[in-house]
Amino acid sequence: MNIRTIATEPFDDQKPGTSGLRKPVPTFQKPNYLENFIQSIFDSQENYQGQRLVLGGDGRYYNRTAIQTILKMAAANGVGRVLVGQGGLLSTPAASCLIRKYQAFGGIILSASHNPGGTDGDFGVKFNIPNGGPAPAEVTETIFARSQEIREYYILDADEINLDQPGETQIGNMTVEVVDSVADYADLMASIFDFDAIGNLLSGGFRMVMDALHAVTGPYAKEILENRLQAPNGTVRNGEPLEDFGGGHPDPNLVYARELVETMYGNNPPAFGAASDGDGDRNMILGDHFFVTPSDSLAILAANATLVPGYAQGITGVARSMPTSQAVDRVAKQLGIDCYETPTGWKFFGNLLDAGKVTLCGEESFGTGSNHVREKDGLWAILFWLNIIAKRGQSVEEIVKDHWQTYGRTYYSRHDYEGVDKDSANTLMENLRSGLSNLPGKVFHGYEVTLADDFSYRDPIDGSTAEKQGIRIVFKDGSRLVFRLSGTGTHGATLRVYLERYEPDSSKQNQDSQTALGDLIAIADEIAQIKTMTGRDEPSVIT
Ligand code: G16
Repeated sequence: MNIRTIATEPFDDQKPGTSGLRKPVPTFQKPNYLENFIQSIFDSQENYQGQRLVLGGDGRYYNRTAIQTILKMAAANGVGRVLVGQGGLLSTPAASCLIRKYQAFGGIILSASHNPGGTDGDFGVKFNIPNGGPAPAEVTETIFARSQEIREYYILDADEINLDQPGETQIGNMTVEVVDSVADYADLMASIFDFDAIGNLLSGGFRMVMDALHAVTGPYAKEILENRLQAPNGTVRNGEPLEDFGGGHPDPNLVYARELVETMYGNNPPAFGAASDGDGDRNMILGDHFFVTPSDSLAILAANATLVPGYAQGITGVARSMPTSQAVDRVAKQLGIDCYETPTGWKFFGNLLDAGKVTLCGEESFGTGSNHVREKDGLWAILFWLNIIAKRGQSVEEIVKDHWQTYGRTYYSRHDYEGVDKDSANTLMENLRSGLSNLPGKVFHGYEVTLADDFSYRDPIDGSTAEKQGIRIVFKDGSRLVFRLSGTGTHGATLRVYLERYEPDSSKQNQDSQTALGDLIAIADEIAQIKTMTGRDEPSVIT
């Protein structure tokens, strides 16, 4: 066994963003770039020698190469056993499931999530902690600090591991166990949902389509929907994971999941359409000519949770990220449970879930999840919807409209300005920030500002704080505008503008949301000078 010590120099751009370190593939291919970051992860951990690590990724280009390197580095750093997904594949929620089930000290998940892949696409590395969730800020800061002073890394001289054959191999003192990527996760889903009811629905003529966008969810969806739940073959579309996602953008929204949207808005569509993203943690839910906003989806899951066996006893509380609409707050109020508002990023839910304060959580960014793992979970959300449909015997549209009748409708939309100039985006945010104190009391298009701040959060469990988490402008009727810069992009800056208006009157709940939000859209431009500052006439993506 020969462990080599390789001299290296720090890279100054290894600060993890909203969800791990994301960079274009050529950046990760620079000599020592991946190795430095991985060594920094090991260096920032304590007492992991001899312990288990979970390793896998979303199958994008560079996944297999990176896995081989990480295995040799894990062996050189004293890891006892690595559970690696067959073919190098593990969805993010499946990795979380394995970390928890097999008590690993952590997991390394290789994904740039919804960002495009391929030789010129993006790649990413995420580190998850023993609870199965994304590393919190204090951990990512330690990793980053280490990456700024790193001088050497350790790697074992070893042959490549066959990732396609389940079973165990020894490299140095470490065991590599290639595990079925799907089985444990599928078992977990079967333990939560009413598979009999969903199976009867899917084998009984109910038509659905699940678009895996050639990303990691394909094998999971095929096993669960087509094998275990007996949906007809072909229910899962684009189910084969490809290194470049077939040239597509594995982001389940109305723009990038175009094929699915065309099906669901075409002639004689299926009753239910769903999609997931690159690493399987996001979801989009569609009915026949009907789109469910992620914020509404969270509220509806919370309101219907007791229809699902895993939540039949009720939910303890809910949490949403700040820019997510307040629809779920209204459900929480009616249920008499707590609702927490956290900054954007799944890592902020971990402590609340661990402490049993919340059962369900979600984000406007097409993410919903629960205490079953510590990541958002695309297929879980899809199964949750199928469970509700099977029990209520209603269409997606009927379920959503019933919900609006009971709780009121929260018109909601997110406008993304992608790839804008970084300096202009920062100036826009700075201008907004400096003008905040002048806003309260001002009236725009009949909307009076009651609060204007830069959101900050104090974690109720460990007291940690997070500042500057997005500009919030709240109006007298509860309508809101939120501005923040994306923490997951890799080219220029992406400005996100979140718009929300509450409509309790059921006779006014059937407007198109862009029309219903028209005044707020105009106000957003007036206050933030979006067109002038970005040079764009309109957003690149509207969801
Ligand atoms: C990641 C995080 C999410 C977050 C999203 C938004 O999603 O895991 O918690 O809501 O980014 O990111 P941005 O900063 O771009 O608005 P994913 O699916 O990319 O891992």
